Parts: sequence; structure tokens; C-alpha cells
Amino acid sequence: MEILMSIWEFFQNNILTRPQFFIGFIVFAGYMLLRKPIYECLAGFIKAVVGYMILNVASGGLVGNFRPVLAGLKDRFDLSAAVIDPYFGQTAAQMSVENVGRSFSMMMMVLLIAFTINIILVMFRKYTKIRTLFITGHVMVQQSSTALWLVIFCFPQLQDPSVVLMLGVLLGVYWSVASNLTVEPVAKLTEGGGFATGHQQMFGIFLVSKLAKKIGNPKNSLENLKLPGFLSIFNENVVATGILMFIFFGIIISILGPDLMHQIDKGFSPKQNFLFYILEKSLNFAVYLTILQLGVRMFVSELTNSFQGISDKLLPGSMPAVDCAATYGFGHPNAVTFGFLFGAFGQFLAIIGLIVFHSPILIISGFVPLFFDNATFAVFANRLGGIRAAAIFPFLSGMIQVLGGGFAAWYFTTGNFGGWHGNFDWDTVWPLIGVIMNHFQFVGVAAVIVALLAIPQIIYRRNKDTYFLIAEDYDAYKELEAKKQGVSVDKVIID
Ligand code: ASC
Repeated sequence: MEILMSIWEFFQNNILTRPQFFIGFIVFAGYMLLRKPIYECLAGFIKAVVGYMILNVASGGLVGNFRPVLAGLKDRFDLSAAVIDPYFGQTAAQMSVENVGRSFSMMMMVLLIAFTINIILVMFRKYTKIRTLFITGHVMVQQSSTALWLVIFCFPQLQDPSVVLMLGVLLGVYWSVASNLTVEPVAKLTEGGGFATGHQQMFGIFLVSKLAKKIGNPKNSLENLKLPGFLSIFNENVVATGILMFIFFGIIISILGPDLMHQIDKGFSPKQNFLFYILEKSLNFAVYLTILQLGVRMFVSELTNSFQGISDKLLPGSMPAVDCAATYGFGHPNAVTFGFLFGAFGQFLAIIGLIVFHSPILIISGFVPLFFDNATFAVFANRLGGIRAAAIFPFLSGMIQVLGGGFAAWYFTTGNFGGWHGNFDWDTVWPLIGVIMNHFQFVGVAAVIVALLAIPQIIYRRNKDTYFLIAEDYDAYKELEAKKQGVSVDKVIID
């Protein structure tokens, strides 16, 4: 047992929570299975690892740069408000767990069990219909933390081993089922990119991809937008992002004022002019988005090529579920910015609503849900429902994030410690799971697990002929769809 635990600890510290290596080893193994020469396997490993690390630089830069700016609003207005952001949520969950005298270190065991459950469900995919392995390590840590508090909140008497076991199963089932929901939307967006999304808004991606075509028209997408006159400069992503963020963060940073900014941002040198500081900070957004796209392209192309080896020989019809940002390289670059801004409108409107209606809890926007969830929704929505859908869904999502997150921070009391997880699934599906667990106790947990496991079964039953094919061989899937539609492959409509 002890040896097993130290192997797990090694794996967890060096690979699981460093997804670049996880992806790198998957690429290496994939190329080996394709019988590529060893030097090509090694080259693939390095490109995948470096690509993922570039993505990390970008998302870390975005988060590090802009999270304090939004959270600063709380200090500026002296609010006792909860920040809806997974980093704040993780801290609040840890403080909640420790506040009732329980050990937070259980979280790591939860991670082990949940990950094992995911592997088992994929191994038995013939019966479970689960095609995805969730490998976004830092997100898994955040989710285990919040979910640990939910279980302790609902079952205060339950002993540690039972907490770990029950939550491990519940979370493992959620990772498997939710990431599996993104297989079709991601495969269609990326034209067989060979991955799914394993992040914090998987139910949201599924919903958006089901509803987007009902709301808008893919012909009116950002790709086809022709802006007249001077507005045409907005067609260029760096320009559009730069200008929009200068306005957006210009307003927020001006509200915070230079004194507070000096306190919360050590990078703001006392010698720097405030306006130039705002300009630099805002344009950083465009810098990181450009870097992000570069990293994504690099690791995704390696993953796509190499995963053929794994899905041919090892786990047919399976794929890795990775960071949501991996999809950004496959949409219009402006969709990402668009989603962020409309998400912000939705969030701000809902926050005003909380103030006006004297909500028992106040919420401050967190950067991670605001940007990463809504940018992701816009990328999917734009493909299927054009600009209209890319505006409406992030806007609605923004409102849902504040209202659902506000409810959760109040109901599960993490608001007392200043935060809640805040990403889309954690403002919708998880508060619901929590309320069910709280009311119906063990029966509730069992019902949730059964309901979750039924989802892939239902989807499978609806698309028996293509269910595994779309994950295994996208070209063959397209051919089959073309045959069904009675058209040639280049005319087939995949929506
Ligand atoms: C998260 C989180 C991040 C970002 C990043 C996006 O949920 O914790 O740091 O999203 O994964 O690329």
C-alpha cells in the first residue's frame, strides 16, 4: 500500500498536476504505437510539452494579470463579497473544511480515486460509453477541493474514509460523463482534433452546441463579418482585442485608481504614468491571446497525429479531455474576446441586480470563469449560430454565473471565506448536486451518480452508428454523414 501511495504521489506531483508532461507522454506513446522511429517520438514529445507550456504561459499570464484587477473592485468599495473564481473558490473551500476541524489533505486521495474511476469507466467503455480521460490536472485539484467541502457540508458526521470514497466516485463519474459530453462538439469544431474538453464548463459546452443553431445563423459568423470604413480595423484580432480591452480595463482600472493599483500590482512602478500603465496592461491581453494560439496549435497538432496510435491500438474510440483553451485555435480569434465582453455585460448586470434586490450575498466577478467559460462558449456558438449566438450565450452565461455562484456561495457558506468556484458547471450542475445531497443524503448521491451515468447511454442510443466512430476516425464519420445526407463529402453539413 505504501509503495502504491508513493508511486501515486510521484505521478501526481510530476505528471498529473503538470499536464504538459501528461500530454507529452501520451503523444510519445501514441507515436510509439504507430511504430514511428524513436527520434520522431521524442520530437513529438518535446513539441507537445513545449506547446502546452506556451499555453500555460499565456493562460497563467492572463490570470495573473487580470484576476487582481477584478478582485480589486472588492477592496475599492469595501464590499464583503465573494469572488467567483476557482482560485478563490479553492481557498474558500479549504478554509471551510479546516474551519470545521477536518483535514484538507483528503483532497489528494479523492483525486486518486476519482481518476481511477475515470480510467475504469473508459476501459469498460463498451458498457459505460465513456470515451474521455480527464487530464487537466490543476482543474482536477480545484474541483476536488470544492467538492470535498460540499460533501463535508452535506454529511458533517461522515468519517474521512467514507468521505473520500463517496466523493471519489461522484467526482470520477462527473469527470467522465461531463468531458464525454464534449466529444461531439469539439470533434466538429476542430474537424477531428482528437481531443475533448476536460475543464469547468463541459455541461455548458454541450448546452451551447445544442442550442446555438436555434438562436442564430452560422452564415452570419465572425468569419463572414465585413466591417465598413474605419471599423474594418476590428477585423484584425490584435487590434480588436487591444482597443476593446483598453476601454474595458481602462474603465475598471480608473475606478480602482492609481493608489490601489500600486498596492495590488507590484509591476506598476511608481515612475510609470497611469495612462501608460493602463495601456500596457490592456494590450497585454492581446499579447497573451496571441501566445495562447501559438501554444495550442503546437500541442494539438502533435496530439491529433499521435493519438491515432492510441485509438487504433490501445483504447479504440477514446480521447484525452484537455484545457478549454485548446479549442481557441479553432474558432475565429475575435470570438474569444467577444465571449469575454458579453460575459462581462451579463455578469455586471446580474451583480447590479444583486445590489438592487438586496441579495444576502454580493458577488465580484472572477477572471477565470468570466474569460475562459465565456470565450469557450462564444467559440462554439459562433460556429453554429454566428455572431448572435456568440453574444447571447456568453451574456446569459454571465448572468447564470453570478446568480448560480451567488446562490452556491450563500447556501454552502463559502462566501464567508470570500469565494466560490464560479465556473459554469459549478454555478449550475454542482450547486444542484449539492442541494440534492443535502436534502436526500445517501439516496441523493446514489440518484445523482445513476443520473449522470445514464447520460452517455442516452446519447449513445441516439447515435449508435457514429458514437465511437466520431472519436476514432473523423474522416470515416464525415463520409458516413455524407452518405446519410446523400451528398458528397465536401458538401456534407456537420452541425
Ligand atoms: C481554469 C484555471 C485556469 C484556467 C486555465 C485556462 O479553470 O484554473 O488557470 O482555467 O486552465 O487555460
